[in-house]
Amino acid sequence: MFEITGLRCEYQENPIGIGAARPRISWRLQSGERGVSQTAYEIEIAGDAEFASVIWKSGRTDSDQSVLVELEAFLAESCKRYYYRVRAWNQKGEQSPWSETAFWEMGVLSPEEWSAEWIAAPLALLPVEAEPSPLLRKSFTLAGTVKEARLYATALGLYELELNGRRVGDSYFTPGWTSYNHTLQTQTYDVTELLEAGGNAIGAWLGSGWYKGNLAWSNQRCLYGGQLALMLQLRVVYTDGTEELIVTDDSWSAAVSPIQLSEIYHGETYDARLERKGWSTAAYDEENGEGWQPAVVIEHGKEMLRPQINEPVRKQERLKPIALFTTPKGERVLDFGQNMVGWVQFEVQGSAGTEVTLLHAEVLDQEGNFYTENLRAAKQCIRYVLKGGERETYEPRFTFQGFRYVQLLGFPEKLELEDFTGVVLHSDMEETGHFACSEPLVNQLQHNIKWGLKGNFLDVPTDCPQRDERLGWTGDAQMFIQTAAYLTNVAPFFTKWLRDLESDQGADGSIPFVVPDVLKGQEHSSAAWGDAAVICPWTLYVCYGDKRILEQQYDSMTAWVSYIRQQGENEFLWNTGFHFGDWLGLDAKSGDYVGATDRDFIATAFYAYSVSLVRKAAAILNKSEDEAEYQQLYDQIAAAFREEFVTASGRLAVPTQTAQVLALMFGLLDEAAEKRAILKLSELLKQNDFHLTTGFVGTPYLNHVLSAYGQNEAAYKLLLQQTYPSWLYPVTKGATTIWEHWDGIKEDGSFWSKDMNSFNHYAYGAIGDWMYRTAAGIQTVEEAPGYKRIVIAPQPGEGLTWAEGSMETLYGTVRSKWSKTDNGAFTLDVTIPSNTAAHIRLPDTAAESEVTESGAALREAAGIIAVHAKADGLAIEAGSGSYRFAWQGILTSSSVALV
Ligand code: RAM
Repeated sequence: MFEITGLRCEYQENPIGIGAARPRISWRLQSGERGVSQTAYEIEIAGDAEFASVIWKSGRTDSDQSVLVELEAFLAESCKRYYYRVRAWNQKGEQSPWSETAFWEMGVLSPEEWSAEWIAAPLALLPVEAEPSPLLRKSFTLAGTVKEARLYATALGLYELELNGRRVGDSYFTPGWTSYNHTLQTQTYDVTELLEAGGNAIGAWLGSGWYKGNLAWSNQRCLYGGQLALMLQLRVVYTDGTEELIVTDDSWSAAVSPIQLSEIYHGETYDARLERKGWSTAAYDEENGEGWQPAVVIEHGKEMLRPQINEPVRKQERLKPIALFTTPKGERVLDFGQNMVGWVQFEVQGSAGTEVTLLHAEVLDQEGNFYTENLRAAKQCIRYVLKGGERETYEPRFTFQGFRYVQLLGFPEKLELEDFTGVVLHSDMEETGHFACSEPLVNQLQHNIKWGLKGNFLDVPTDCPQRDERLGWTGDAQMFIQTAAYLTNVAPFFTKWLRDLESDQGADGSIPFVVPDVLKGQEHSSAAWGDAAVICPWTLYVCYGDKRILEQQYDSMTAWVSYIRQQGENEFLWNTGFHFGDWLGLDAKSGDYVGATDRDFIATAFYAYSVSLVRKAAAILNKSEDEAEYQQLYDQIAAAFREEFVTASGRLAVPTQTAQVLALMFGLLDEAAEKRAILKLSELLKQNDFHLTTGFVGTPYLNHVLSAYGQNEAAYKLLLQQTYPSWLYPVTKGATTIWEHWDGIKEDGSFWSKDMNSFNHYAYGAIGDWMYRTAAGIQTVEEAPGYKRIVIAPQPGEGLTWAEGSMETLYGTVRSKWSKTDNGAFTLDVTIPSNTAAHIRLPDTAAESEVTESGAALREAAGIIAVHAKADGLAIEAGSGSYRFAWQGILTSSSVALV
């Protein structure tokens, strides 16, 4: 028998406040048997959990689709909750019971439904240049017993709400960062439990955040506006069915909050003496609480309001410091043992007016002193002024810090580690991936990659989380998205970001360097950065089978390639404009950030690649004319590329590692030139004693190319290389995150530079993709995306005796673990989720007859559909289930070409 479990709506379990009027439903088939697949399903949607009022039903529908199922002719209504359940039929015709009931609830879908007004503290109270944050409050009376209540809210700036003295929800940094002039997200909260019959009060804290605070490095402020404002509506339904609406309007009051300064980069200053006890409760007496003034209604549009797309930022983990020590300079410093992003919550006791300060840093310098120069202008400073008396607990609200070390100033002499907690915050994406292998240093690298993601997925994919930058660099996002999609479910997160990318895209198709675009007026559209417009939606499609993202982004994707086509005189080459090139490549001229690989070469290679992906997207969306046009365009670019950059005898005109890697990765060469390029690449690596010279552009593809073109052993040598430059060099230096520079810290403990030296920069963490795809062997199939079909093709290599990867796909868990012993006994453990099928490649196998599956002969095993003997090993077609293949291999594995 089998069951239906794991119901999701728009990727989320029981979400509240979604914006997709045509939500998509996913479920899993759960069974102990092998070879389970779905032949039909039935979905029911009701207005109540008991299904008394069924609103929509699919009826029995013949289909094997169980992921992102669109509901035909179903249109969800604003603010409504829907209950749903699913049952299915398997390949034997058996019917499952109904799943447990799940629900989703819509947010406010259209801007016209907002009857609330934008309100702010009067400028006389808080002028634009004032640093303190405002409070806004209102008392109200509820006439009856509350059946249920929803709060819909957003802000210009950041907001945090309280109802009757209690915090509303567990989201942080709301309403999130978007291209605010185009999209401002609204959040929905179920506040039924927080309300009382009779007197109630609601209060809001506002913070500058990305809206008004400092952004980027040229002291820019007020990028979106200078006045913080709030808009919310509270809908209360009484037990007798009547409704009441409490909205922001001029009946609210405003005051200055204890937050005296609040900045994303610089931190927060909080004066606890200015707290207004009970200010968000009905008992609070405004007249006697000084400084309240009527809030003012301000003019600001509502047309950009949309329910939140991605998961909110939440508190994820709490770390305790591992040490408190004094540096040679005499600084008192806490060590959290991990470069983390979030903030420190602390307890302190002292007299009123005492000020304590926390400074945050990622590393210590050569002498072991607290080091903040690499933060550039970002102060990362938390100041707290005690109200005095009892022990006080504090944590900031509207800022975050990237740090491992915290310098303490003004604290009492006697301190307990217990009094400090590192609170890790990031977008609450579902964790999906796990990777481990026999080499502990590689496992630490994997850990560092994961922490790079945690630190830089705080609502927007950022380059780094600590210095005066923290921006949505398009190139970095493009480089890392595939790795991120193994580690966590990033579909909602990137769906949100891609909407902003499209909003900030120029009318000519150009793409800003960062999204949301806060570098306006500067240059834009660098190759490999702007290509995020195409690579990111395509990656989401392949990893999740999400066709809608291609539909939504198609115009943006095509606009980007048309932009490139317009540049320069030759429409098939891209040889004009500014480019970051192979950013931070080690073959750069001394003092330069740009690696040696010719910029036109990189630009044209990415142009070809993007056009090839746009062509595929056109095919999937049944746009056959476009498909033909992009096919032709691709052929012309590839031909122009070869004419410009490949000599008549097949040598690449650009003799760098990155050049060979890009030409091979994007399939731009004919067979003869391919052979020369891979030889050249191996030669370059050998000359460098298996060290890379690649920068941001070449590094993500380097190992893929080696493993795919018969040089898998070289890929392992690079992975396992411990001397600089290599992925493991920072690990040997104690790194707990990925560094921006291969030599962020040099052998002698000195820094390569102070200007651009982030110790939490995920770009080089893109090797994670190769670790899952090649070392563990878990691969997607473009023709059946989202792991509907899976390829399991691990390529073992010298230096590892086992490797294991697992991945929570929308269908369930995929797992692949291989191990080999000294005498050549190989095992491969594979788990394939229900309603999918896999193509499994056994590396280094001899004859079929010598392979066992869970102890029996291979052919006889249930779930196995077919076995193909190939020159380089066996290929097995298998249905869902867990399998153990065992055979005798050879000690040094040869490489296996990618399937
Ligand atoms: C740096 C950023 C980012 C990179 C750009 C080109 O400032 O940190 O990682 O994409 O430069």
